[in-house]
Amino acid sequence: MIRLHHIPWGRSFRILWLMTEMGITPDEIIRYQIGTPQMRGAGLMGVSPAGRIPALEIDGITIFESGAILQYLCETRPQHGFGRPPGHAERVRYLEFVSFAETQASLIEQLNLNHLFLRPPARPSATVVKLNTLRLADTLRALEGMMVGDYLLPSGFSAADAMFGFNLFAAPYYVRMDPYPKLLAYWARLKAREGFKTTAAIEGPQTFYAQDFYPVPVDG
Ligand SMILES: N[C@@H](CCC(=O)N[C@@H](CS)C(=O)NCC(=O)O)C(=O)O
Repeated sequence: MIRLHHIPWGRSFRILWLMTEMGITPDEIIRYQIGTPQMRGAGLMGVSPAGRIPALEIDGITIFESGAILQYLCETRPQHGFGRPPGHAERVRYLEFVSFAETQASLIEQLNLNHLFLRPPARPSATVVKLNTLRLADTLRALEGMMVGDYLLPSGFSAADAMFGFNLFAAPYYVRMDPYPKLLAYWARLKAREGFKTTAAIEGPQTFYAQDFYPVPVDG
């Protein structure tokens, strides 16, 4: 029995996508919505102690943290070649990318919180949004500089790419991507993969963002 605790187009997209690339279909996908009591219910808290998504029930165990889940999938299903095991020439870079994706995603999360999830009378802080937007742009500039080929690692698609699939979906809502031509081409390449297209079809249209771009607010 494989059960995925999921928010469409959230970080759990990474898990659904890599499983799709591996030809694995979850028996059950439980969908959640941020800010609802369901996120603090026993069902999710029982598998993810901080009530965060994703969590995966698989092989008789439960795992939370998207990076850990992807690495577990790669280690237990090595035939797909999506991990870079110890001793592999790309191992260190692979580990860096998997963790760096969360450095970047945490900035996206702060921007999501400020722009999308505050409830009136709370208002986003222009200073905090400006700083997080600049920091997100810094991570995109760094990633642009690290691109050496079609995928993050020279030998091809890996779980590190699956980590960034969520980020590159979300980042353009907050940062203009024109200065990062390699990332734009890379994102187009990721979206063109059959596995990505199948996963996107399962997700359906995104419902997080109500506008195409969220500029830094002006303090009033
Ligand atoms: N580092 C964790 C972060 C998990 C996380 O924060 N997920 C978001 C959805 S993308 C969440 O559950 N947010 C709920 C909340 O902030 O209350 C991971 O990669 O799995």
